This record gives sequence, structure tokens and C-alpha cells, in this order.
Amino acid sequence: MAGEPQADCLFCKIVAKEVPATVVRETATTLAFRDINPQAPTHVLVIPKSHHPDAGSLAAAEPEAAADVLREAGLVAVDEKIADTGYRIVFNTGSGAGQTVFHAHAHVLGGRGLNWPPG
Ligand code: DGP
Repeated sequence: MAGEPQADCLFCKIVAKEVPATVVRETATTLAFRDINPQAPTHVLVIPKSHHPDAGSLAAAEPEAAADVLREAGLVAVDEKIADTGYRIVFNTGSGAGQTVFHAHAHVLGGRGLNWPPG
């Protein structure tokens, strides 16, 4: 069923605390933790605790949880002191766009200059 934990999903395992992560924020519906392979001085992933394969399917199935992810991403930026200098929220969607973990997640990136267009 949509939203249910998936046994083969890495981020569901992080939600279940079966795989360790450096958690920086947690709510009833979301978890924010540091990316294992940071691409900027601040690189935090914000995920819904429910399982949806990407941001679009999350927003379609659980719009309130999608809003929770966005709100938490903004609060991560405040906590990390990158809100004033500028930061980026990225949802890679599909393997052609670099998505490697098919559990919806926002990358929150900041602490260095960020070029546009992205690579
Ligand atoms: P994406 O490529 O957009 O699907 O992003 C997946 C991110 O997940 C990538 O930046 C690396 C990160 N990642 C992969 N495995 C782990 C892990 O076991 N722990 C943590 N904290 N991050 C992970």
C-alpha cells in the first residue's frame, strides 16, 4: 500500500533505526539527517517517514507530508545558519536526474557558492 515501509528501502531502514544516520531534526512525519557523501558544507536529507518513491508521488498521495518536508527543509537551513546566505532544496527525480534512492527526499545544500544551472 502507498506509504507503507518497504523492506528493501534504505531510507525506510533509517526511519526504523535499522541503519544508523546522523539525525539533525525529527518530527512525527519527517526525518532530517546528514548525507553520507556531502556535496557542500551543509548537506542534509529531509525525508517523509512514509514511503513514496519520489517527491511528485509523495505530494500526490500525502500533500501534508510533502509540505512537512518543505517546512523542515527550511528549518534545517535556519539551524545550519545557511538561511541568510542562500541554500538550495533539490529533489532529484528519476535515475536520469541522479536519483539513486527511491524514497522521496529533499537535499538541503548550502555553505558554499551554488552555481546555476546545476550540473
Ligand atoms: P539521490 O541521488 O538524489 O537519490 O540522493 C541519495 C543520497 O543519499 C545521496 O546523496 C547519498 C545519500 N545516501 C546514500 N546512502 C546513504 C546512507 O546510508 N546514509 C546516509 N546518511 N546517506 C546516504
